[in-house]
Parts: sequence; structure tokens; C-alpha cells
Amino acid sequence: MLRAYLVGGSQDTHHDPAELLTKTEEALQAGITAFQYREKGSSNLSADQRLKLAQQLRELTRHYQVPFFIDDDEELALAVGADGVHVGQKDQRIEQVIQRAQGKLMIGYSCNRPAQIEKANQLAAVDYVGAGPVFPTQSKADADPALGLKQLALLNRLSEQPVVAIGGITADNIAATLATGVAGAAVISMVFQSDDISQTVHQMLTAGSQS
Ligand code: TZP
Ligand code: MG
Repeated sequence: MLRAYLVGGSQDTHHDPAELLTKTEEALQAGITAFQYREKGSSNLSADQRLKLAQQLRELTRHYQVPFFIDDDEELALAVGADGVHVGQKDQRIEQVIQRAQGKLMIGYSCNRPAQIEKANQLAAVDYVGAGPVFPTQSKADADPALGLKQLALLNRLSEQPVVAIGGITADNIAATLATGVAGAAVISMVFQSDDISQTVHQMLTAGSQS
């Protein structure tokens, strides 16, 4: 599920929900293995617009039988029948999300320090860990400094849950990223800024398998 994980919201497609839907469908068709709706930062969508877009993304991902996560909003995830919720260190407290979502949603949790991984290891309800940013990224305004591959490999070794790497992953570094042993790569701009989404998803799915 984590191998080729696409993340996106309207801020990643020129604030155009229709473009988000079209590009996400192209990526689903090409074989992404999970999708996360992440409406953030510079987004100007109202709550009603977010709900409508989340419902449309739920329908699309269901059609392609791909797990659908929502960032930082377990109420929205429950309302649209998403498969999971993703929680950051700066979002709502993980304990509160677990209380509301346990047994109903898969839970992903962002970690970028060993102490955070150790905490995640204690939380049985956490299904996977997102680790990053691995490389510098333009897609997250409040991103922490880049981890680099050595630190990513360390976090992956410490984690008892599968780890998906995120942040600054491109065609040039995805093979090295996967070589750390993580379960997969999560990307925004590699796909949403691609001129050929189908080919880009193919690169994600085959990276690291050529020797
Ligand atoms: N969390 C850590 S880095 C990041 C998120 C959501 C942004 C990843 O975007 P990109 O364009 O793949 O670097
Ligand atoms: Mg978040």
C-alpha cells in the first residue's frame, strides 16, 4: 500500500479542484498504491468545498480500489468513508485521533526523530509512519530540515511500523530512497508537476527494481 503513495490537495493543482481530480485519476489509472487528500496552507476552499472534493476523491479511489487517506481531519475522513487518516506532529494530538478513529480508520503518523518513532512504536493503533522531509521540499511551508538518507535509514530501522518516505523525492533520488529499506515513497510535486503522469507513476513503481 505504501509503495507509490500520492499526496495532494487543490493547492497542488493551481487551486483548481477539477485539475486535482483529473490528475489524481490519471495517477490512479497508472497504478499508484495509495492516495492522501491533503488540503493545506495556501488553500482557500470552504468546508463545503472540501467535503465535496473529499467525496469525489473517495469515489475515484474506490473505483480504482486504492486506499484513501485524509490528512489531519478524522471527522472528514469518517464523514466520507475514507480508509484512513494521516496525522502530523503539529496537527491534532495523536491520542485524540486514535480515540475517535481506532477500529474505523487506518492511522498514519508523521515522525522525523528517533523519539517520535519510539512513541509511535508504543501506539498499537498506528498502521504506518511517514518520515520526512527526506530532501528539501517546496510543497510544505512549515517543513522541518531535510533528514537525508542516513537518518531515514535509522528511523526505518527503529520503526516497528512500515515507513513511507516523503519530501523532495524525484525520479533522480527515488531508487536511493527505497534502498534505505523503507516500504515506499510518498510524493506531491513529482506527480502533480509532471508532464506525463502515467510515465512518472511507472517510474515510481519500478524504481529500485532494476539492477
Ligand atoms: N510532509 C513532509 S514533506 C511534505 C509533506 C506533506 C511535502 C512533500 O511534497 P514533495 O513535493 O513530494 O516534496
Ligand atoms: Mg498534517
